[in-house]
Amino acid sequence: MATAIHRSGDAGVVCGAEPLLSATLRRAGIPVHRAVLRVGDPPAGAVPVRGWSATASHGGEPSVVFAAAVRCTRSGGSRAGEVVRSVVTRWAATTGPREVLLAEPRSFCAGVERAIEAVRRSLSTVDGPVFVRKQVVHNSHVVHELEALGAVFVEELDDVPEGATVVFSAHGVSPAVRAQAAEQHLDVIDATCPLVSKVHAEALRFTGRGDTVVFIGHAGHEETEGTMGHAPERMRLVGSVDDVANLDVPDPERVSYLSQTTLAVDETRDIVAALRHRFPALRGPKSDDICYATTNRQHALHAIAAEADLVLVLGSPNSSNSVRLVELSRRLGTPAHLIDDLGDIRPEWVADARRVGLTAGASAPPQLVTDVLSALRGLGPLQTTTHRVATETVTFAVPQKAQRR
Ligand code: 0CG
Ligand code: SF4
Repeated sequence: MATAIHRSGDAGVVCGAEPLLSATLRRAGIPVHRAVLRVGDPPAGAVPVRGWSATASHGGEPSVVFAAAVRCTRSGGSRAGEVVRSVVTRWAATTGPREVLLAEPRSFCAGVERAIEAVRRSLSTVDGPVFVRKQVVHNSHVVHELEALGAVFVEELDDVPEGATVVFSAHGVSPAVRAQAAEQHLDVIDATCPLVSKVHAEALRFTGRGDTVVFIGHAGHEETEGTMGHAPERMRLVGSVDDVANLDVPDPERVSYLSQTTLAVDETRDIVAALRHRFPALRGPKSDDICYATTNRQHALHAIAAEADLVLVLGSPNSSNSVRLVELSRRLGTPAHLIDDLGDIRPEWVADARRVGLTAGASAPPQLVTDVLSALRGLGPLQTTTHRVATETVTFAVPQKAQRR
């Protein structure tokens, strides 16, 4: 795939959409080599190639360019050629002017910044390996980047050697995990988000006064496991309004609720209403457990979804708050897709989408948004408008133990 095209003597044109086409080719099983394409007389002995390109001009300048060349060999070259021709044709059909409606706030929250920084600092201050229990935040790019810096990710503390340093993820852990860490004499750096720790404290307080605590959350999510692990015998999990009818509690007069921090605001409100209907004496937290970052990202999506033909949400599939954004957009009537990065974008999604809503979950790095914007710019003139619903000023100090030594 050409990353830029140069004709002898001209300044050349950058192929901004190249990563989109390259990813589509890789998905089709075609190995991709990226290079600047120099157009002119081939040097003597050059390997013959077949090429396909698309160019469209807006305002006299070629604003959309991409080109691919396939090496002509007796074996395989023609199948690759067919795939490349089809991929170039499909992406060529998506070119044209577009507007991106950029939701703000989006991307990293204070808890994620703190957790990533806790691992980074530990890597530079700790002698010996730094283990991280579970994905420190639910994003593949963040995990790979920290792995490349030397962090060792493990699923359970059983995989951490006695006395080593371990970072707990932003999603928090149960007291049982803390006890195991103590037994193994581990040096713990706790990157649990303070807003998750607040829910842990509420779980202890509410169960301590004799209540059964209904926890609204998703089964199997680390935050659910960590929070419910604080009083497993006195807590019940519900994930939907339907679950409320099946609840079995010892005393309906003594019921409280708590929730995961990254749920959908509207769905959680419905579940709380159903709980209150069933348990009129229901008590809850003073302030919402759904955190400011989750709430803001959902409000910002509200501001753009109705205007957009398509919404793209940057985030990994195991990121609860990111998946909630996709579901919310669909509930609001706008098709939406979760993308780990720009390589997941399909030509058929964007072909007829002239107004694209773009946002990112709280664990998705901001650079991914920049990458998507520059790739979309490679498909034609791009106007970007930002829709800000809140300004986030929250910051959390990095755990002291990550800074010491
Ligand atoms: O949204 P969840 O709880 O899955 O977490 P993620 O790591 O994606 O982002 C915020 C945190 C922690
Ligand atoms: Fe903390 Fe909310 Fe970010 Fe989770 S999404 S890490 S609770 S600020």
